[in-house]
Amino acid sequence: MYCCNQSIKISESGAIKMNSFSYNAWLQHTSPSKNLPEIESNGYEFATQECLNILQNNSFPFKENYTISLNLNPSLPPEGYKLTTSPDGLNLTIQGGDETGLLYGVYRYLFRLRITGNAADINESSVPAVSRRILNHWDNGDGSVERGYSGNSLFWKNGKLGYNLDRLKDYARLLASIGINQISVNNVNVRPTTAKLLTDEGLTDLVKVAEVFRPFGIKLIISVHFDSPVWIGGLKTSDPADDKVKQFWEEAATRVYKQIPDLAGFLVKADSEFNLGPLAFGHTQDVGANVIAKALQPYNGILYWRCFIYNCLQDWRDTVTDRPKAAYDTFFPIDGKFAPNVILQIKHGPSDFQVREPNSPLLGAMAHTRQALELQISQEYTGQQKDLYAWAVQWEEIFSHPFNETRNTRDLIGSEKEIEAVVAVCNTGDDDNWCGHLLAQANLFAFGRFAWNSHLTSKQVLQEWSALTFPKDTVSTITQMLLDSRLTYEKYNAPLGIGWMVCIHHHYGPSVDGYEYMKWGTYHRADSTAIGIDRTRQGTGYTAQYQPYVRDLYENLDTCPEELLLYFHRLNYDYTLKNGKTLLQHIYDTHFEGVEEVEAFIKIWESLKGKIDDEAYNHVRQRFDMQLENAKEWRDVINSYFYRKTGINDNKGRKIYN
Ligand code: GCW
Repeated sequence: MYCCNQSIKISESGAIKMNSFSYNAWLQHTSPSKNLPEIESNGYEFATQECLNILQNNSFPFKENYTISLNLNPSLPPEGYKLTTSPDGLNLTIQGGDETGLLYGVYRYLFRLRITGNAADINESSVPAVSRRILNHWDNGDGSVERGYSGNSLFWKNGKLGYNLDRLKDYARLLASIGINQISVNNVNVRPTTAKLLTDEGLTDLVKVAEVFRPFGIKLIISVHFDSPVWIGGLKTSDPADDKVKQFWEEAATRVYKQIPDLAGFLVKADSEFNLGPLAFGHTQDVGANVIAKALQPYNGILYWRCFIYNCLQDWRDTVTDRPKAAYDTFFPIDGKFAPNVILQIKHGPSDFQVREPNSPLLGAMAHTRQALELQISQEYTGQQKDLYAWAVQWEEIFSHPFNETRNTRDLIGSEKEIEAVVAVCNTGDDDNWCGHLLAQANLFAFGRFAWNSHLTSKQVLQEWSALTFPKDTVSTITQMLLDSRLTYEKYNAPLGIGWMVCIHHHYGPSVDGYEYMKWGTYHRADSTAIGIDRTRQGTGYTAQYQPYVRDLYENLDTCPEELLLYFHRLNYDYTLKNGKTLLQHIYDTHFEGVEEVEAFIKIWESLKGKIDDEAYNHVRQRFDMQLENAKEWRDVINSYFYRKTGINDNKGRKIYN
């Protein structure tokens, strides 16, 4: 029996506004509880403590004599939970298949209480679709975050792991509450400082981070550099065929697992964007991956090996090389050659987290290789947490994307299926509200929910998030705005799947030809009559990488989804779309509409003034000003660009700058 009369623990810290509305995110503290139920605990003490803390921070209308029982139930699957209310509504049992499952049950119980307010009607059981639900932090040793738009790293400072312990615990709680169970704490672009994580010096600090996350059921992953044998091992080569290199990795794994026995594994970005890899020594990817994977095997460690490999030194005059083909061309021929503990981590699209792209043809294509789907929560190309962008909508589309005539990507995801892990590049940092834009918290939340269950809809997930975060009378308005936000952003961005018309390097705002003559393989090839790349079998042949059903869908102009037309086809500006508009008029119209929709968001948001936390209201209101400026810039730059190329007027006579 647990007696619950402890006081609320509020974390303390200098400048950070801990325990504010924005900080508490979807784990809001409403008002301190006056009538705490009794908790009977026969399981995981930490879960009981979490339950207690949560109940203390929220005033729920429990009936008199209401009790909560927490139990471990090994007949439930690992990480699974079950919530059962007794017929008289006076007892709630939370069961977990293991300790983490029990903890998840506690958080889910809180979610249900917060959303429905009715403790007497909670019955639910759930099991995650995949056992690996992972966040990758692209955090650098100096505290900066690559593609981070939420302040500095939560983990790193001045070349070392350095963090606010209370804050890190609150972070772990947020992540556990949405089912995240693995995180990498350093950028995949490993630099000499973060490479030191494999040394005794680096591990001393990492052990402490692992201790914070462990009770929350979250394991750490270390991003390692392929050239570590040279960087920190003092060797002359990192050639995986070299015995000393093999020995280096074995010793590194032994050292790490001695300190952190439950480490999930290593993550590697090799042969990609100037990071060394096996190619440099004349080997295929499996040869490089297997030497590290074998070193991890005795400790049940996983090697996550990224597939983001392409020629980043392409000549724009070369129209044969086609970047989207690269990952499949590199990995498909070596299907089955990877060690059993290698999981290939595949970006959802063949380009790079653009606002619109097809799914990678590599997903589900390798029958004998373990695979993870990689998403990006950080809004690198999608508004950088200044513009509103609900990834959930795009992720739902990705899951619904056909794999062949009978299955879609969602059907591939699951522990026993082709895709057994779901990973995302995280959007958090040390800003008070964690995510830069308060409403970008919805993206972190949605990732966790979808990694748990990709059968949810974006509407369900966003509604749940809004209901947990905001007052009841604002939920439907905020949910709808989020649901609309992806299409609005797309409207003022690059048209019809062509992508990349973005300012180079930092990736915010328009620069139509910014990447056009560069080496990154990202071209739209617009001239005065046409735009787009022919990626059919008559063109670069990229479509042939898909299953025949999907290949045919994309090859045929009648069946190719219109929003992806320019990804697969080169078309004249007077090509007629299904709605009867020319391609050019579509570009003009969508770019005017995009700005109008942002203006409408502002009005909608203003209608919520006084209904939500003032500080949060003002913060989002300011973000909308930035978004509006950005949307106008995109509209005018894109419209002028195509007007100048074609000399064709907007048929509605709106202002286009010459
Ligand atoms: O999208 C690109 C980013 C790089 C990133 C790379 C990757 C970590 O612009 O900043 O590097 O993808 O995914 O490795």
